[in-house]
Amino acid sequence: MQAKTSAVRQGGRRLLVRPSDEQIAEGPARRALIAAGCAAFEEHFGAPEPSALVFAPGRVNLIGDHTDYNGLPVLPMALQRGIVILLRPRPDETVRVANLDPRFPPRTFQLQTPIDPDPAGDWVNYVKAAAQALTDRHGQLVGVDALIASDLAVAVGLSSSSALTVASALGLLHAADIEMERHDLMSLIAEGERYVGTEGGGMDQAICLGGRRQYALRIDFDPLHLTATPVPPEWRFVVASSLTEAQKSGAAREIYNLRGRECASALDAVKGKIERAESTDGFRELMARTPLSELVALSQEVLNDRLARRFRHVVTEAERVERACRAMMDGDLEGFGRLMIESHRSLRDDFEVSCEALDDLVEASIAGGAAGARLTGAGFGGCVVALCHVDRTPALVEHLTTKFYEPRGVRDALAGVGSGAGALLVAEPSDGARVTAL
Ligand code: NG1
Repeated sequence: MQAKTSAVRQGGRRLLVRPSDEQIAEGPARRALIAAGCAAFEEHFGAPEPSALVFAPGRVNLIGDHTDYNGLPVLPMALQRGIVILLRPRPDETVRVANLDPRFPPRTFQLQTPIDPDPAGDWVNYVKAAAQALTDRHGQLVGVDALIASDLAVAVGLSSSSALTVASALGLLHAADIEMERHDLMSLIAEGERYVGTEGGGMDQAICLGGRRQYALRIDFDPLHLTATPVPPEWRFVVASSLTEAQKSGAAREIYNLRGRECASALDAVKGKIERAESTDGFRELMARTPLSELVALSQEVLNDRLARRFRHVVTEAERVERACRAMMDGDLEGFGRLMIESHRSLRDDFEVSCEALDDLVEASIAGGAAGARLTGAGFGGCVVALCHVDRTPALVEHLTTKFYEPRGVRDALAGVGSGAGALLVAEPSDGARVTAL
């Protein structure tokens, strides 16, 4: 296949995405995945071969969970793993999608609005979410045949769902030869993914599109703003699966959405007690106007215990993000680690989104020499992220393998999160999503 170039816009500038060796031949495992994808493409759709390759990474959130939908900052980084789509445009308005993973059967739909969702939980809804959002914005799109492959585990809090939505959006834009400014696309897809029924924030789509090699990104909302912070070269973030699925398309979605409503009503009640607070003020405006300790004290006066704890998590977590960004810039690994431990306690006790396996894994990480560890993403299962110095990584991995994974029957934990038997991944801060014309 002859490589050409394709273009997307970033921050108003045209950005040429050249298919470097890295993009097409990103190491033997990715190359094998793409080769398997090409074979499956031919099997499902016949000739000619795909004309574009999309890659969208998963993410690990280092600190700042359940803050994004409250308009408060987060600090994630894009991962080296993600979703691959091989596609070719069609002469009509039909979208045919097939997946290398047999758990996700082939689906077909038409690009005619409204695009009705399949039953809740069906994987095609993430593709449809992208199609609906782009159709609303740009009118008629072009149909595609698309083969999806992935080296990112599903339902473990590493944002495979947003990676699929972003990859689908980039593929559909490419097929229709439409360019969008990256920030605009981040917001459009964040809003668009609510199609699947989750009242999510904008973190996952922003980091998936805005990730940068060797950097974590602080993301602020309203307006969306990304600030890249270099990850100190001797820091390692180890992502460890709790072996418990975080099924955000199932019961956990209801709890996730409930947390959003709890936060909104806590905010309203506290705002009502603050002099000069505007009805449009969000958490960020309250935090700018009132010292944290006063806000927490006030929330305890006006809210019941449950809502006061939800409120406390949100405002203290936002403050931890601020401190964590400074710790990262100062290279203060111990300080960053302490903030992660506080964050996990807050998510566990105040926000009540942890579970026994996540708590055990956080403890095991710290006992194994991590400076800090916390659940990452929405919670309810999924993964923990642990921070350690590069020299301590082998000991941490060994400790988690013998103390957490082997007793649970996982033999080859370092095979990587979700890759069959594996459960551990040493995260590499990576670039965001891209399209390569083939
Ligand atoms: P995950 O971990 O992918 O379910 C969800 C939301 C984020 C954010 C985190 C919690 C979506 C697509 N993602 O992530 O926006 O709120 O929970 O910090 O809803």
